[in-house]
Amino acid sequence: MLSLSPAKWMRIVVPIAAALLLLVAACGGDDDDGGNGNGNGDGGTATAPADELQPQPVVPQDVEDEVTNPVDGVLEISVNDLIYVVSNLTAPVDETTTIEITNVGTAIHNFRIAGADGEWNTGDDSVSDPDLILGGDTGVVEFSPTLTGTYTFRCDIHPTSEGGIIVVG
Ligand SMILES: [Cu+2]
Repeated sequence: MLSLSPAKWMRIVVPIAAALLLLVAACGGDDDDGGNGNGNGDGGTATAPADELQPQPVVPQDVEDEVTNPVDGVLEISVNDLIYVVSNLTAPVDETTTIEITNVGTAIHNFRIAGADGEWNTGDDSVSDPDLILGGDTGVVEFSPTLTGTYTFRCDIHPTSEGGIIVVG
């Protein structure tokens, strides 16, 4: 019934094969882009709740050796221009820890925890209220982790210079 000459056959098969190759190449490229542009690309998509802590973003500043534990459920920390004065925190799992961030600098700062999915700007992030903390002001985060592990936090305004860790156990 369907009989094609070799020439016609090639005219059909070759473009399809070429298109498939392009598709594969494009998919590979997308993966690379996804890694670079996490904040924007993944921001709008709802991700399934993680059942284990996902790899966390790299901490953008040196984390101090001294560990700061909550006192009566409260972590009091401060942020200066352009560093978190306290950057090595702990918090208990399955409890709410109140993190109070006082801006002792003059620039605007904030505080964001990447959350269990290990991605910035997704629904499971914990962000300071107010989101923007003016010099001299204090912002508050209620952090209620349900998974143990080490979380990364940062300042969204200075994401390459201010950050730290919260070890949840
Ligand atoms: Cu900042």
